[in-house]
Amino acid sequence: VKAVTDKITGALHGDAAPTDGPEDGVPGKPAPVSPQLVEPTEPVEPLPPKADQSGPETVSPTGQPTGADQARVAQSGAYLTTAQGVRMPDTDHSLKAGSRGPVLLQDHHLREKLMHFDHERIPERVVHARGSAAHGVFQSYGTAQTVTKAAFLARDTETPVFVRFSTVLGSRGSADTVRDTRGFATKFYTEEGVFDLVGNNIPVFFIQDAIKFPDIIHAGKPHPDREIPQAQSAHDTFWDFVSLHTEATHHTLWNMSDRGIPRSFRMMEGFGVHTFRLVNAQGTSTLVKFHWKPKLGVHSLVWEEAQILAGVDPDFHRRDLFDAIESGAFPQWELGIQTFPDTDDQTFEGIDLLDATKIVPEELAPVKPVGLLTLNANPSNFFAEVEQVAFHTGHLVPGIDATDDPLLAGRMFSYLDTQLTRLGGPNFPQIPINRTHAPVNDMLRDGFHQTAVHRGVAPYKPNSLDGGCPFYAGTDTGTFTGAFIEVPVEVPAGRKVREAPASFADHFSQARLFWLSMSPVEREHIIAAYTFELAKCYEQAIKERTLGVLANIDPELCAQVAAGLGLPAPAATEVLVDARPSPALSQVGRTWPLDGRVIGIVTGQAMDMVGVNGVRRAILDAGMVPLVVAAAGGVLGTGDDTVTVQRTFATARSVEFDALIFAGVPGAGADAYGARDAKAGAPRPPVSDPRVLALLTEAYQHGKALIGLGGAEALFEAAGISVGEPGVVVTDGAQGMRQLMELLAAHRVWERFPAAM
Ligand code: HDD
Repeated sequence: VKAVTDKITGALHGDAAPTDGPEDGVPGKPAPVSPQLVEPTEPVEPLPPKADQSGPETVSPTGQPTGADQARVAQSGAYLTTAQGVRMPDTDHSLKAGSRGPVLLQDHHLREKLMHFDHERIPERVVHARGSAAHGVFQSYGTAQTVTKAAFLARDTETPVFVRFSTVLGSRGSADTVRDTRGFATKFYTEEGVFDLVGNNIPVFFIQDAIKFPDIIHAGKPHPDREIPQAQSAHDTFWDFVSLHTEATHHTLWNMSDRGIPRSFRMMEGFGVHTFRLVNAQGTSTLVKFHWKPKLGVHSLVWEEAQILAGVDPDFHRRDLFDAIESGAFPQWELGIQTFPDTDDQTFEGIDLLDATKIVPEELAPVKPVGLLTLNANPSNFFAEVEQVAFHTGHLVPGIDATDDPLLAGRMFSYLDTQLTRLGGPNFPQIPINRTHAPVNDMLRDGFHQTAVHRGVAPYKPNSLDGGCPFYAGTDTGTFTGAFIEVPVEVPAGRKVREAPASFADHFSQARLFWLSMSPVEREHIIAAYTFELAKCYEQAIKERTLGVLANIDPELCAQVAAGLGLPAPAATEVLVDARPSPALSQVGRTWPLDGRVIGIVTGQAMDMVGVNGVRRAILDAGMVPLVVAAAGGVLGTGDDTVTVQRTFATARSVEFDALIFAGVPGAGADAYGARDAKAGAPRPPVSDPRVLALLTEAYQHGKALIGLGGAEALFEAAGISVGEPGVVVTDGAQGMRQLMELLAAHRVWERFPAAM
């Protein structure tokens, strides 16, 4: 990771040797143009991408360059051609009758170029439009073999995967850090066909029956008249719906918790949400829930950070995922399963397993690890891969089956259907990113965008003209090995009705379980989130109704939000059930690896660069990313002891960093942290540049570790921060690094947040 994070800081943040030649800056003399930047007159190798156009060189986990796949570079040939492969001498001028005359209709190149451009966009996904994805590999431990015959879950099996993360409500160009559920969809290219696990980072859903999906999405999307707000739930229609449709209470509570604003895709859990049915080689079935557990732990932004980031770096999560993978810091998750006996009532400890608004607490049914997912390669072309990937809950392999969860049933229909509009026809499985790695021998024919050239005359069954082919799997051996071999479970018979089972009527007990499982600081965040969102609503009745819902979760939650809104707190209308809290639901109180954390080192020209370099090195050694921040860009120090500045006080914003180090030296004085030098005779400069003070106070408010090396007392004092309070440390280099790592392992300095309860 060290070599790798070195690369990321270098290549992504402009850590390159200064290139200015001796003549640069000489008045009257034009700066020399790099020969590489002159337009070539004959074919030459394309320039390597610049640091801000792509990540650093791709390396393997052992630090070896993997080499870019040139075949995946679009402009790889020397000569421009039309789509028909005809070489083109010019693409800059339309064909005209004279240089000032009209453009001629016979300009087929112009027509082809504009026709293609005009159709570059396809409809964005109706939900989950904003997303990022990566390739990877899934290594199975074999621990699921007793419960499923799925080949990719057998011992030591490796399966290629493609994973797409997303927000739900926003458009394709919306910000990453909005408060929302995150999609976590995984395509396993197994040797038995494609298996898609189309999950979220929240284990429950707003609705119990798919017929309500258009309702919840219409409510969450921008208002139909003015199309605002974008990618937000903080508006009247969302709260109108969820306050009336109380089965949404549990999911909404998760959204209002820190889970709604993840720090990184790499630091999110994933959940299959529904209960699935696994079948083993003996035909025995087991009910399961799927979980993804991130190796880096589950961490979140704080709400103010998320809001600032939406403006400062709307691509924060996309950049984070791409950079980490490009630098070789490959994110990992363990796939785990909770297993339950496949009983007739399909409940576990009284929890209805077919109700997607319910979890089974991990303390009741532990999550057993069954394999490891590693994301190790970025997409080469966003459109071809991330935009065109098509997930479907019905992409199942032998050994994994659906249950009668009514939410899942509707999804089985919807995911195929949506691709017809989005990808333009029924042949989307032939798009490279969607292609199975197993041999295909179907009898599906023709249709828009058919790229297969099928042979034979008899795409029907039974036939004799094509030799009776294809045959049914297993008929030769007498063993049925294929998919869609239904487990012969009893289907409950009954009258045709449009109604939910009685067990689906409990909308509050698990929301209360979640609330009771939160630490005081997490509760404080939830209260703040509800207060913010409801304060954004215009309709008083919606606020009041939502307070009624909150009263059925917890009286204190309701009272605090009501106080924030300036409204009376209503009494509960339900009997509050105090379930045993589930510690696994809280994100606070454990320690986690530090890989990929971003540390700002604030320094200045007057500093000891040997010391600053030592700090950089220690951060890299810990697998983290150091970014040097100073008053102006360029290189600090002299001789061998130089440091390249990666952020200036004008470009740095605290939200980009997980912690800040103020790397001063004793006696460096006020200038040390970039107090803007006043001219001789001018009044003494302030103790520090106001932008540094802003960096410091903002990071402080967001619970970040602040380490002053070699005398930052005056700076902290100027910001009104007392040295010695939790997470504010002034010390020497080695001790400072130790403290930094301890503080970061807990993710934030939690003591710094007001905890009202
Ligand atoms: Fe869905 C996309 C996850 C319920 C209909 N959904 C979509 C994606 C994820 C989920 C991660 C993005 C896939 C991608 O990256 O391409 N959806 C869920 C989860 C649900 C859920 C975890 C509940 C447990 N979804 C759900 C219902 C319906 C849909 C009940 C319709 C009845 N979902 C869709 C869709 C999308 C989709 C409209 C939009 C784009 C697509 O499918 O391919 O069909």
